[in-house]
Amino acid sequence: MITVSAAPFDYCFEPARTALVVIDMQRDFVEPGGFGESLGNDVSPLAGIVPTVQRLLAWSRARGLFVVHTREAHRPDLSDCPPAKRERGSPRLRIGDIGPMGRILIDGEPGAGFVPTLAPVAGELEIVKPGKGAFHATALQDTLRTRGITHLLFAGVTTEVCVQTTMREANDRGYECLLIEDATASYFPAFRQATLEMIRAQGAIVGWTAPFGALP
Ligand code: TIU
Repeated sequence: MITVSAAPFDYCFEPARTALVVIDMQRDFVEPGGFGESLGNDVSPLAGIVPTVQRLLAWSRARGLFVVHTREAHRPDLSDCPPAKRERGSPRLRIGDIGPMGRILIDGEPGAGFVPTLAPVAGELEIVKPGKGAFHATALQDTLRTRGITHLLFAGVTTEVCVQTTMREANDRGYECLLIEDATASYFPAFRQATLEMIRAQGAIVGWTAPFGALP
């Protein structure tokens, strides 16, 4: 059993029943020219967490945690992209349009691929998801259930969108969730901070948070 000095109180987990879930560390969000920038965002805050996510991956692999990597991406024919998602707002480029890293948020295009230093290794699960939450329209829950996973550590981007949505989905499904504070980022630092606070408020209403350095 591993105990982490977390907020709002200690978080305890057995490595054999715990998965690390790295959310959407893909070029479309982290690098210029992708989906994140097409929405009008400055993407630079996201690149800053890559070294910490690398260290968290190494820590988790060394302790035998099951590792899950998600990507937000759609089929080339957009059949899994609700028109409401594609048509909302007035982005410079919409999902499926051609940008500097290929078609925006389309599976198989360079932009939809992982940041190279964070790519999965053999034995790790890759989930391609059409939504913000990783449980929506994916095999994630079945896979975790088959493996007897009860606890989830979270990292990735963006804190208040895909990370928080997935943590809330997981919490409602009965998982004990810990978000690694310096392994998650947002285009809006204030939203990241607010998300950390709302997750752990009210006696860990959604889950726990702790910096990477709190992992023993
Ligand atoms: N726009 C934004 O903040 N995020 C997303 O669209 N997807 C994820 O968070 N991965």
